[in-house]
Amino acid sequence: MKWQGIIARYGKHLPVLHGPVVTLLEGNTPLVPCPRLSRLVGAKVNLLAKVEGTNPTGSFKDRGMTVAISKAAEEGHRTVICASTGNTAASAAAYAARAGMRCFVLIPGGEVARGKLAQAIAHGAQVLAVEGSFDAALKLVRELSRRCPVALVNSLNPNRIEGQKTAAFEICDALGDAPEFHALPVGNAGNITAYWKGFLEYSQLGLASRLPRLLAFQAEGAAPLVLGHIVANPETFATAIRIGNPASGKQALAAAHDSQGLIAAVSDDEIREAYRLLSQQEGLFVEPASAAGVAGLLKLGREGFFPGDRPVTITCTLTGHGLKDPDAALALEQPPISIPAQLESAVSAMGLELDAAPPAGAATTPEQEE
Ligand code: AN7
Repeated sequence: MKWQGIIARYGKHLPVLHGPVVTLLEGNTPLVPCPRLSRLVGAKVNLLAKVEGTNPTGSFKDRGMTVAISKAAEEGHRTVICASTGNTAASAAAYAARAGMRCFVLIPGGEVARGKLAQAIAHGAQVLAVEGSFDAALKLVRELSRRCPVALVNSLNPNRIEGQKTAAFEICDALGDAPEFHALPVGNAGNITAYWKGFLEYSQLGLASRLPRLLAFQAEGAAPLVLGHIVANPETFATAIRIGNPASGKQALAAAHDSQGLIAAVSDDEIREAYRLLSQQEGLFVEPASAAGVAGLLKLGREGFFPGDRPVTITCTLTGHGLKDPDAALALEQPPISIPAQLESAVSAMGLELDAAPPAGAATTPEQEE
């Protein structure tokens, strides 16, 4: 059957919609086996990555946004608003454009990855850079949505959670059951809330025989749920999860507790290591925040957390595409070496050696042809 987006596929598990569906055919993302990372996490581990960067705007936010924007349109809203570390903004801007709505976005000044900012602007959203953190921006938009005729499309909007839970459905459908563990990064805590709701609903319907243990990770400098208190000035190079006062913090703690899972912190260095392993060992280019889940799994693996005497299936959400944050990639690796347009220079820069003569029958260069 042709893929028509998550509302067409999972509508019977979602809020009833009377108006037209606003969709970019989000969802149906691949669950990619990661054999090399599996071995690094544990001898018997089978790690599969739910690659959410393949969604239309490059992050998992699209699943929630198709429901939130469709509902806002049905309710007659002409304008939507959100606070965002970037991905919510990109997604809201795209779906609002699709629906013919205005979109206002409040971002923490100077802290949003450039790909995301480019998306929000390209889709015609009006972007305001707030002098302050994401948390300050979220406080503002909550107030604005109470006092102005605009629909809030942050994950405080329950329709966002409803849409995002479909990622858990897809994982169960792909595996034929829930995994034993599911790992993911946590910022404002909407996504962990959504996954837990999705896994619970599938198990209650008998579509999964078990519930996964949720393994959730925050960046060390922005880990309010690990510390047990608000972080006034959150700091991490994973800007997507630079959040000090998560709106769904209570639900996140409950999900970790009820699933017999955990919420732990990973350092920026551990996130960088996982980011490089993902791109260089598995061919999966993600944005920094998305590597936090893998960083956490590697850390737990080193601590001997996973059983070594039987097969263990772990799924991990890779929340956003690497192209979202090109500066992060460029800062980690060497810049290109500049060379003259000569064979010898190229060969020497590559550390290779030229054979004395080209092999017989080898393709000729354009110069030889002339
Ligand atoms: C790539 O876009 O909060 O715990 O404003 O972009 O549901 O917040 C983004 C969050 C993980 C954390 N990975 O998810 C926003 C925003 C990426 C993200 C998270 C975000 P939540």
